[in-house]
Formats: sequence, structure tokens, C-alpha cells
Amino acid sequence: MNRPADFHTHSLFSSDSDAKPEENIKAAINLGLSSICFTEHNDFDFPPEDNKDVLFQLDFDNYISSIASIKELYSEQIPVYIGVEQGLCRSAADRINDYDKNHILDFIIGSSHLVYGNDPYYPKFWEGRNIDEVINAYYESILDNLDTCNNFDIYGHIDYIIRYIPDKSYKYNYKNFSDIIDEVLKKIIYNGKGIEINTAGLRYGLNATNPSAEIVLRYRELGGEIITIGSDAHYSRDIGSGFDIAYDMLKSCNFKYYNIFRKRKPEFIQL
Ligand code: HSO
Ligand code: ZN
Ligand code: ZN
Ligand code: ZN
Repeated sequence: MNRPADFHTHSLFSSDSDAKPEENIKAAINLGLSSICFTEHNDFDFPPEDNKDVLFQLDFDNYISSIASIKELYSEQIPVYIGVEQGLCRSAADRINDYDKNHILDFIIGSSHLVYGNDPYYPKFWEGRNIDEVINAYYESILDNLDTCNNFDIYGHIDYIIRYIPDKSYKYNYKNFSDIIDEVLKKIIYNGKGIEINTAGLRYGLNATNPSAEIVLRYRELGGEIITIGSDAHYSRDIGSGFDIAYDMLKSCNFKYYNIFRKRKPEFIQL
């Protein structure tokens, strides 16, 4: 049994997870994953929450030294890689582009968690806003991030915004946004970046990965080559979840492989 690598996972180094890194690694070993990469949150310029002032600021040095020693303990059982999920935004572009100048990381996911500085995670974000306009603004902000930020390997959960639409009667239809999504995918490809299949959406009751199968297929049609698979687990029990679906999706979108990253270079692993 050799299941794909999980290249999107969080542990207690992320401010929204309490998972123990060792437990994540053990879960990956038990599932027979071929490797695991930690991708802890770092979001410069994240807006403060009501009762916490600093969120998603990664303690980089502590993170690196802790995982480096844990990784050695398991080196006979599973390869462990060290990454970051970097929140992209124009206002922090200089800090993002200068991040990890010493080339310690294996992998950086670039993600959009904000729509022009506001957090769609909270239902109050959506009050008084038109859902279609918000979704469009989200994709526009990705285009802006792609114009200003370059220090990342793959774009995380491209249609993340649909996870948090509070109106459950709203019917999201990919076709209504396909023009701007094409622009996003082309810019990702022209900039030499990849995408991921993020299986967290399946756990959010979306019945779809992020991005959805239509977007993965379109990425392939447009010439996209680099693609990773990630659970976006914030609990050890979610490591590797939904990977059977991601595997089938890759096959049906004409991928013969998926990617892992080592020292920021893609490696291709046959499906
Ligand atoms: N960054 C989290 C979602 C979130 N939590 C936004 C608070 N604000 C998704 O991994
Ligand atoms: Zn998170
Ligand atoms: Zn994310
Ligand atoms: Zn994540």
C-alpha cells in the first residue's frame, strides 16, 4: 500500500491547530502515505480577531528546529518535509518575496484567506454583500496576488471562498466564474507555479475538493503540469482524508503523476 503524499497539513505551530506533529506523522505512517509535509500558517497582515490580537504569525525558527529533530526520529519510517502555507497579499508582498532567504524550506503554498484584507471565514463578512460579487472579488484578489507575490510553489485551495458561503441555499456554479478562473489558471501556469487538490472541502460538506474537479480538468487543458495533493488537516485524524477521491480525480483529469517538493523543487511521482 503506497498512498500519495500529504502536502498540506497543520499542527500546533499553526495558530488554528492543536495537533501534535508526532501524531500527524504517525497517522501518515498508519495510512501508508508515501511522505508528509508540514505546511504551517503564516499570514502577514491578517486582521485581528475579536479577542486575540495576533493570529497566523509563524514562529519560524522554533518551527524549523522542532520539526527538524522530530523528522529524524521517523526517518526510517516516512520522509517528512517542511513547508509553510503563506497567506498572499499585495500589502505584504516584500516580506513574502523575501521569506526564507536561507532556503531552509522544502515547499511553500501560496494561499488567499482574505478578500482585500477581510476574512470571509466569519459570517458577518458576508452581511449585506452580494455572493457572486464576493466570489468574483476573491478571484480578482488572486490575480492581484499573482502579480505581486512570487515566492511560493503552488496556489492553495483556489476556490476556498465557497467553503464559507453562509447561505446554504446558494447554488455555486463554476460556469458563472469560468472566465476569471481561466485568467487565474493561465497566470499560475505562466508564472511557473502549480495548484493543489485540497480535500478539506469534502469534510466541509461541499461534496467537492478545492478546487473542484472542473477546475482541475481546466488547469490540465490549459497546460498545467504541477499538482500536489493535500488534506489541509488541522487534526491528526484528517491526515490523508479524501485521498481516494483525489487520486481518481487526477486520473480522470489525465494526470499520470502527482508532485511533491523537496528544497523547493518539484518531483514527479507516478500514480
Ligand atoms: N485559515 C483558516 C480559516 C480561518 N480561521 C480564517 C480564522 N480565520 C483555514 O485554514
Ligand atoms: Zn487553518
Ligand atoms: Zn489555507
Ligand atoms: Zn491550510
